[in-house]
Amino acid sequence: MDYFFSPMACSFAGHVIILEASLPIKMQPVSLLRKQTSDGLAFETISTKSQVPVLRFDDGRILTENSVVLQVLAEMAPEFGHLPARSSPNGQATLEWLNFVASELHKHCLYPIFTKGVPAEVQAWAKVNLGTKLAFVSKRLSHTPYLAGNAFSVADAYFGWALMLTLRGGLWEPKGDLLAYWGRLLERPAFIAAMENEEELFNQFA
Ligand SMILES: N[C@@H](CCC(=O)N[C@@H](CS)C(=O)NCC(=O)O)C(=O)O
Repeated sequence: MDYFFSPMACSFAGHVIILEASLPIKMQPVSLLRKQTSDGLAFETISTKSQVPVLRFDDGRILTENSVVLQVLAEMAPEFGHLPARSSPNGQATLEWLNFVASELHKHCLYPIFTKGVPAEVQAWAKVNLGTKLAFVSKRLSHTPYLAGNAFSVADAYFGWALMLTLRGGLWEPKGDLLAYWGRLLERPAFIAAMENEEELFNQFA
């Protein structure tokens, strides 16, 4: 099985889950600028969407869409509790947060801010919106250590990526409950290992 990811892109979340659960998956870096895999293949030949993440199964089938890929990765090692049972309140909250990060934070805020060619007014609007959304998450994190309760889940891996990007871009001044949460993420060896590995690959594969 292969996992196609690009350094510091949203595929970071799956990288964390793969490391944390020691999943036997081959990591395949992709340059999104060149749209090329590390073997020099056109990324389009792997996935016509040309977006990360892509999970490729041993039979050649591929799966895309971060929120879904994360759930599938979590189900490969359920003992880690990265995705509580969907029928449980924590499981439902995990899905709710996954969707929030994908739609409200990733595509609504981060995508316009970090995509070249987006009009300045749209970027300014996205930055204001980002501040509002982060303030909302911070308030929720004053009740629980992680998004969906007391345990780290796939939603935290995805939101952790959003926070990392926001920090790298100087778009968030770390403080309060969100800063405490960020500190909890940094206590996770897999989170740190994924960050260090992707920083190292960044210049070659951005
Ligand atoms: N709907 C996709 C979007 C994934 C996505 O936007 N990936 C970005 C990196 S964070 C990407 O591949 N960008 C390159 C592009 O859109 O051409 C998902 O949720 O997985």
